[in-house]
Amino acid sequence: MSKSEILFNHATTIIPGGVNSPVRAFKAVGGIPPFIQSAQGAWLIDVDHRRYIDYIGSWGPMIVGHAHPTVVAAVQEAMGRGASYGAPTEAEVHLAEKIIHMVPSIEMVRLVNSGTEATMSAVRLARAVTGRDSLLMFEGCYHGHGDAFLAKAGSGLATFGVPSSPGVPQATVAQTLTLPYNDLVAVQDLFNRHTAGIAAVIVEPVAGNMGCIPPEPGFLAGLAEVCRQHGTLLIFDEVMTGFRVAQGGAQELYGITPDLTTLGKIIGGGLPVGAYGGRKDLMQQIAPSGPVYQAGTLSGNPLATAAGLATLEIIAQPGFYETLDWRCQRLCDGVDQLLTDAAIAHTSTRVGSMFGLFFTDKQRLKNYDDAKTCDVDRFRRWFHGMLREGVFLAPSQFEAGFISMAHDDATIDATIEAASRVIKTL
Ligand code: KE4
Repeated sequence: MSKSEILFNHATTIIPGGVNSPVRAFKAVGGIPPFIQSAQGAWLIDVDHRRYIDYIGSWGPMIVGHAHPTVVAAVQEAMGRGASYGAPTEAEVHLAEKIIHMVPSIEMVRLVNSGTEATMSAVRLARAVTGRDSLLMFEGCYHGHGDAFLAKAGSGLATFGVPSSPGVPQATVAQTLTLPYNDLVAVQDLFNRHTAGIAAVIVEPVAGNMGCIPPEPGFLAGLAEVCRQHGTLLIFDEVMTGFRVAQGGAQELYGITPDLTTLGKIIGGGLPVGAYGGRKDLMQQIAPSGPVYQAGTLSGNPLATAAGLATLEIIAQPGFYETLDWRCQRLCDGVDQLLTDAAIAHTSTRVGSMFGLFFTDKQRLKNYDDAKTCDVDRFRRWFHGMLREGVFLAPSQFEAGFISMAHDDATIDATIEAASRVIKTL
């Protein structure tokens, strides 16, 4: 029995599902998740000393590579001065300045400890400033585990939410409206029908939680226009896309100015950081400058801000995104060609250095229903085949993959070679 198996069997007796976040348990692909001992650059090393090329990257944060010496040194230096004070620090000011400088629409920002906190807080702010309760989100998008987001489309045209998890009161999601991603006509129709007014539309500008599904041309601009017409706030949930698909995130890539933006992952460089920000007139409504309450013991703590600042310094270097995007394109094109040559039905997607691979004969995926046409059994064989080859992909058809600056040409080539062997078994 492997050490991972021993650990997992024990972990499941003391931690729900043996993991501290569900997707890590391999429920979607089966099998025992490797327990990771360490990571360096593009590589993970598990407790049985097996090495893997990592395409999860901690679900996005590790864009500069694992254990980057600059990030490690920054956190070690901060640790020597104390882990947390519960009082303001200069580092928080510098991280706020960096975020404001790099993300076009953000004039003022609040640091929190996770993407979930960021999205929860942004929606609370939107409801406060508009005096409305309804929230529109899109099926297949994930905005963290805040109650308001654990909703799925109700029956019929109601489009009002019903809980997607036990423990979420019906009343909490009654105001959560859900529509198919990329369906602008449905959005316009909903706004025309929903006369009580909608507080906010929250959207992943590139969907990364139903696999990687890009916005259709005009979708994001259409959302912005509908929101403007109806006095609704547009929230770009860039927890995943922020600093990932471009230095200024999806809003820079697509030229859209949301009212509020939520961030996470990369801005913490692997430590717990989230953030929400936007127009100053909105953000000044947040306590203690305004009445909208939000707080956090470890928000902006010295270790996380040190890791975040070091990471943002690295990604701000000239040519970072051009190099990263080119390498990701090489990876996706290489695997795509192999699957095409093998006449295996698939669609691959990529925005910047986040990517998806769907085993479906649908040539263009626009929403969650499209993603659900995938052959998840074939995905399972693909995932485990690559894992046996020492390539650690996201353990679900409905997740995105990520590369880092540490994924050099040799690493990409080795991945494509592994894929050529696995594809023969699909
Ligand atoms: P966290 O609370 O996990 O930091 O962020 C929630 C969140 C919010 N918005 C978007 C667009 C996100 O992708 C996420 C979290 N992403 C998942 C990946 N599918 C995190 C992985 C996990 O849940 O373990």
